[in-house]
Amino acid sequence: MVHTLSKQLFEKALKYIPGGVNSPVRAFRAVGGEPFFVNRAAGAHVYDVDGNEYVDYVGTWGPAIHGHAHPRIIQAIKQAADLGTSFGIPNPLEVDMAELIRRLVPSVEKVRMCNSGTEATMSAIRLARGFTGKEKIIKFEGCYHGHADSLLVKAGSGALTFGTPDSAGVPASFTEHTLLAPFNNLEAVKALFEANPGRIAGIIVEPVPGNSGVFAPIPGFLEGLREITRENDALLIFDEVMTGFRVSRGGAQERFSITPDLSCFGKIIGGGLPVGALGGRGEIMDYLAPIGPVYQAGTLSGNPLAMAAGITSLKLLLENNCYTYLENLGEELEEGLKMAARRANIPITLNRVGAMFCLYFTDQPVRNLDDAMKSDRERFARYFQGMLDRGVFLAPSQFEAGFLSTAHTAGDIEKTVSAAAEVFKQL
Ligand code: KE4
Repeated sequence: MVHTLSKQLFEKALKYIPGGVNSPVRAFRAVGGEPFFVNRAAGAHVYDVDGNEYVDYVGTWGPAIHGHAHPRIIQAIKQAADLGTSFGIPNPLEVDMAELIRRLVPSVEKVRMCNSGTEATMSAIRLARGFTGKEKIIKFEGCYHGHADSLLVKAGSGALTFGTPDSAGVPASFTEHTLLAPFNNLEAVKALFEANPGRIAGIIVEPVPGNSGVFAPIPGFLEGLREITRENDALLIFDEVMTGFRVSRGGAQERFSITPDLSCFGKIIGGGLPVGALGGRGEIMDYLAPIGPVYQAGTLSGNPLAMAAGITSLKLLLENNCYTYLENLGEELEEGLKMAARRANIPITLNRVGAMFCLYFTDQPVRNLDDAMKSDRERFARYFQGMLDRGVFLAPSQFEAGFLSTAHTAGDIEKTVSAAAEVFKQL
């Protein structure tokens, strides 16, 4: 593939933008080579400035569950834009969005819009501390909840990709109240509550971690977190920025029948525009300013364009039962890749929950960060590049998730599986 124009753009980008990117995971640092530049996306495909076409499994990191440039979403944004881009005073779409989220996620009695997943989780832990009057927060190794200081501890996603699960610039005092446990390990969580009696405000968890690759909660794990938090007057916070409206219409909490106290959303509810949200029990949410003592704010929160895009994205999920389609497509992809790896005698573990998945180069199960770290990342990098050369764009890091959309077709899956069959032979 020719990447002449992308190379020129990247050279220029490096002069003005740290690492040439506006978010580290886009830099291809974990897989080698340089990022290509996309100037058009449609359906399940993205097109780079040199005219190359790719089947896209990054899906702009989760929002594109309907594929790119869905005509209804584009139309909604255009209509909203004609009326103005931001008002700084309540607009009717904010009420429609809140009503829609409430309808889709019964645990959300009230919701506050913000502008990113980071803002949502940062606000959720502040709210948990304000509501409970306690300081400590438990998070899980390899889970990524955005880049708020106190959550950049053993974080996943880009923080993990560069082997720096913690970040420079975060004073130890900012993370002293962040407690860590391995995902899928209830005993470790119980031990933290025993060691910190009466001091833990809550647990924040990706119910299906998608930032160390993808691994699923083992039976009883999420139920155990719900029980432990209830027993200890702590809050259970589901970070559904990635899983929300993806692993089922009501998110992971619907798929696994767990009722958290607070939930964080992003990605899909913005239809590709910058949005985040936190929601949950009304008595907790009412602790937020202006009626409660916990401050939380945002100039562009509830922005009419983002609301229009997000409302349309959610309404499309209501109109057609896309989850059956996504499940079937996911199964086809999973079985095809496993078959291709078997034929090439390449050991892989492929974890998938609905329309999010990750392929690890290991013959062992992957159930937490430690397991994920044992996979062969060199091999993953070669696999990534081989697939890219064949027009298949996977997440440029072993520690990210792949995403399917309703725009992916059986043809896309066939192309992906046959590309993998060739690449596996060269690994
Ligand atoms: P943002 O601040 O990037 O909107 O959301 C942070 C966040 C919070 N919680 C979960 C579960 C998330 O997955 C994310 C962001 N996901 C990454 C992809 N692994 C965003 C990609 C990027 O950082 O560029």
